[in-house]
Amino acid sequence: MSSAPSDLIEGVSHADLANAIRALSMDAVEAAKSGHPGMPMGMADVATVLFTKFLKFDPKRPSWADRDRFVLSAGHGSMLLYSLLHLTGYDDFPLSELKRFRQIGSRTAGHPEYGYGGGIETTTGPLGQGIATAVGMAMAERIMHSRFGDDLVNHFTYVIASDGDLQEGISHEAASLAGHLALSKLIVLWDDNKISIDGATSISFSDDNLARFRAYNWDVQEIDGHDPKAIAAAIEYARTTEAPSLIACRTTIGYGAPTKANTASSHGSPLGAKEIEGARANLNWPHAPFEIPDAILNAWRTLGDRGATEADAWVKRLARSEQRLTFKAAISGEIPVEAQAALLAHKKAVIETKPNIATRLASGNTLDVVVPLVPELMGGSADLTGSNNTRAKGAAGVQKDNWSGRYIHYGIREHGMAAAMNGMALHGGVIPFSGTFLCFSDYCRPAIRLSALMKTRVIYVMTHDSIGLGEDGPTHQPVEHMAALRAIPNLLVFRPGDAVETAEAWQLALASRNRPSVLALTRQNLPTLRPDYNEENLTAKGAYVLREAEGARKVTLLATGSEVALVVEARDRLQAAGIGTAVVSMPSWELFAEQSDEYRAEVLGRGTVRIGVEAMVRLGWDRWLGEDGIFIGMPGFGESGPYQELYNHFGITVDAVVAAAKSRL
Ligand SMILES: Cc1ncc(C[n+]2csc(CCOP(=O)(O)OP(=O)(O)O)c2C)c(N)n1
Ligand SMILES: [Mg+2]
Repeated sequence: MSSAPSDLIEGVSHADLANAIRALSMDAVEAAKSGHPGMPMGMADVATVLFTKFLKFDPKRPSWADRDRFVLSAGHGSMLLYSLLHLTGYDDFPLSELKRFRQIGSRTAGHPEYGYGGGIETTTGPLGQGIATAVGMAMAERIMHSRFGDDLVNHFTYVIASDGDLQEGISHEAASLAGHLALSKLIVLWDDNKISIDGATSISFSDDNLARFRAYNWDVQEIDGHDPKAIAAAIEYARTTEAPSLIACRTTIGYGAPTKANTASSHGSPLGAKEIEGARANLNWPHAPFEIPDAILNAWRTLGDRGATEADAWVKRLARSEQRLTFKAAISGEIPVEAQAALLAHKKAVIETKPNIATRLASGNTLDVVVPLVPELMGGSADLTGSNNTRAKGAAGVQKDNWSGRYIHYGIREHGMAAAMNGMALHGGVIPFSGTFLCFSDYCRPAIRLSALMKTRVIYVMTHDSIGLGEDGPTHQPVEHMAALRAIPNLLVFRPGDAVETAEAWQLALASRNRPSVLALTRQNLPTLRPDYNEENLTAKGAYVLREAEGARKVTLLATGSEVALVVEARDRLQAAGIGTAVVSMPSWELFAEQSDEYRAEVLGRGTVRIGVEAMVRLGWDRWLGEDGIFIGMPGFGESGPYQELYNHFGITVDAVVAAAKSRL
């Protein structure tokens, strides 16, 4: 590593700048008695070159829209990011926060958590998610660029990824998509240290990553990750290529540590006092823990301050731009009032015409109304466009050389798609939604979990939501998926029962700024059940009485999605037999759980016979049914067959509901 004077600041060398990161990282991990010093020490040179020579950022305006995005995909190396944010002068990261690394309530969580402080662009830690999220950010940049041009949108997305990031399956989907879309402003710096937790990567990994990425249509380079000149030259070149770039940076994990460098032992535990002493000597860093000499800190701060010029220039360009209002509206993420009005008019029309259609089609019809009025909406599907009904009328497909389309063909890459949507939502200016089969929500799950954790507005359209899909059989029939999705905190899971609830679910998903949504939709047709138009969004209550009992309520039938129509029929039969029966539609358990105790008690009809009907496993239903409740649903996996026969086969029938109610009275 060169210790020549930096060409950036008089008297402070590149090594001084990089060693500040190394020292802070060692010291913070040591203070926390927990953490990962090896990666920050190994990648300090690369990160220093990136932040001081290339990255467009302004510590005083961390959310400036045209900043470059920096994603630390290898989230275990969080101290690398926190050190950089501290050194360059982000207000959220004073030294006191670094001293509280990994403590409750600090901004410096074990892995970078989105929302904990300016400069953390996304949550990372589950390996592979960061690079895949970054692909979505780079896509959003292109989408916004096609709307607003170079003047307002022109930035890079940089990623630091580790061996693990590139071993994970999701990296394959993400990199393949990025190459196909020629995301030339995506630059991945791979920490090619040939070490992971179990030891040398050679014990488990022998891919040729460069050949692999080349095959994905990436530009690839290989450099010494401790040579600042080589790093700078590689990044410089990567910025000019027509393809996304992978730069393999050959580094030494734990660089500077006398015995632990280049070994897995520096990966994920404190180095220990003796090793740190040796590292300080090796790095020629004689300063006390957490002490950064003024000259070096000033140099970093000066470099950090330089970003203000570009940010100021951008602010001026925006102020002068004819598109400033449109741009601000896009960034604000608000749903335009015309779109809200159109949604209501659509709902009214649906109630008046009472179509007998699948909720996937109802969703498609809703999109036909809102997509043209909300330019930020970006649809897509993992190769199930015709099944998911996610492509609004007239929405053109995005192409690598034309980003003006409103639809993304993600290919059969569900996981990459979900993570890319996170990236788009985080980037801003884009409201992503896309589809696959509900069963394959499993293939998206790690990214859905991050949507929920990061509080992003990502909308997952998941069709073919039960045995109602019929002949495709048990592999395709979700049974545990509603329960599994409902288990994720801060996720709205909708299973609308008709076209009206579908429109309402869309209204809520679009308005939900801090929560992702899943819309579980049917393949099979359903009648429209909502009797009359009401501006109020009844789905917003999560559950509501769709049909009140005539006479005293003896029975309460609770159902979601396609099973609501079934219980409405059962209710008519019970009423005909003189048994007062109410139907409760429960499109969203999460929203229902948030209502007052009084409202819930009234809707659930405590003291009445309660029967829950959902073509899913029982898990979770007992909360609404109570000890003595009856559940009619799936005992386990489904079967292949025509869907009406499947409902009979599994006993999810009007007869069964009626019989169950009578048996309890
Ligand atoms: C999805 C996922 N699986 C496992 C882990 C646990 N884990 C953290 S780092 C790591 C691998 C470390 O190797 P590498 O990615 O090369 O990082 P380095 O040690 O070089 O910093 C693993 C398995 C994780 N964070 N995410
Ligand atoms: Mg490694």
